[in-house]
Amino acid sequence: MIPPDHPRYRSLVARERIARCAREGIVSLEGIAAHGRGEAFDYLLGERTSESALLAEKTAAAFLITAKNPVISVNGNTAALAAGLIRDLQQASSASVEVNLFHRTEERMTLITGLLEDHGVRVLSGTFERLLPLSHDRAWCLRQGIYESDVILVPLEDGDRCEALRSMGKTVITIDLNPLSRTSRTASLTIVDELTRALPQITRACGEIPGEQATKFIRECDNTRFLKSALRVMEGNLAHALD
Ligand code: PTJ
Repeated sequence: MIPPDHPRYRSLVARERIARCAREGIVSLEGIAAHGRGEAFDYLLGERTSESALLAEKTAAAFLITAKNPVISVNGNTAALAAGLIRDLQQASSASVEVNLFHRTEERMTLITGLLEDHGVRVLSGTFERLLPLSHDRAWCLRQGIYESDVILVPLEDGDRCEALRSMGKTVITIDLNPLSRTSRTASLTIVDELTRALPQITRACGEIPGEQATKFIRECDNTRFLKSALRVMEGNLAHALD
C-alpha cells in the first residue's frame, strides 16, 4: 500500500499498476522498460504539462473532432494506465478504439479488450488482416478501423508503425514523453506529455473547441516547433535543477 502523502505517490501508483498488469499479461515485459524510459523523460519535463504540450493537446482535439474516421489505437501500457481515460476520450471525440499490439498474442488481445470493455470502452471487433506495410505483428489491423482511419491517435508508439501510417497518408498523433524518439519526429503531431495528464486535456478540448477554431489549430500545427519547445523546457529544467 503506497501512502497518499508520499511525495512520489502518483509515480509509484503508476509503477504499481504497470507491474500488476505485467504479472497479469496485459503489459508486456518490454512495456515495463518503455514505462521506465517515459518516467526519466517526465523528470526532465518537471512532471508537468507545459504550455506547448497544452497547445498540442488542443490541436489533437481539433484533428479528432474534425476527422471522418478517427481511431484511437491502444496497446498494453495505454490500457493499463488509462482505460477509463480512453473511455472519456472516446465519448468526447466519437473515435473508434482498436487494440493494436507490438508483442501480439491472442491472449493479450483478449485481456486488453476485456480490460477496456470493463471500463466502458467500445472496442472495435472484426476480422484482423495484415493490412499495414510492416513486417512485424503491428501490421494486423481491422479494415474498418485503423486501415480506413484518416486521423489516428497512437499513444506510446513505435517509430516503424508511425512511419507506415504516415506513408498511408494518415494524420498520426502520438503521445510520447521522449521528444527525440523516431515516433515523435515522424508523427504529424507529437504531444510531449505524460499519457494520463495528456488524455484528460484532449478530452476537455474536444468539448470546448468551436469548429472555426479547430481549423486554425490544424492550420498552425507545426510538429518540429512542439518538439523544440519540449526540449527547451527540459534544457531549462536541467539548467536550474540544483538552484
Ligand atoms: O503492448 P505492446 O505489445 O503493443 O507494447 C507496447 C510498448 C510500449 C512496449 C511498445 O510500443 C514499445 O516498445 O514502445 P517504445 O518504442 O518503447 O516507445 C514508447 C515511448 O513511450 C517511449 O519513447 C517512452 O518514453 C514513452 N512513454 C512511456 N511511458 C509513457 C510514455 N509517454 C507518455 N506517457 C507515458 N506514461
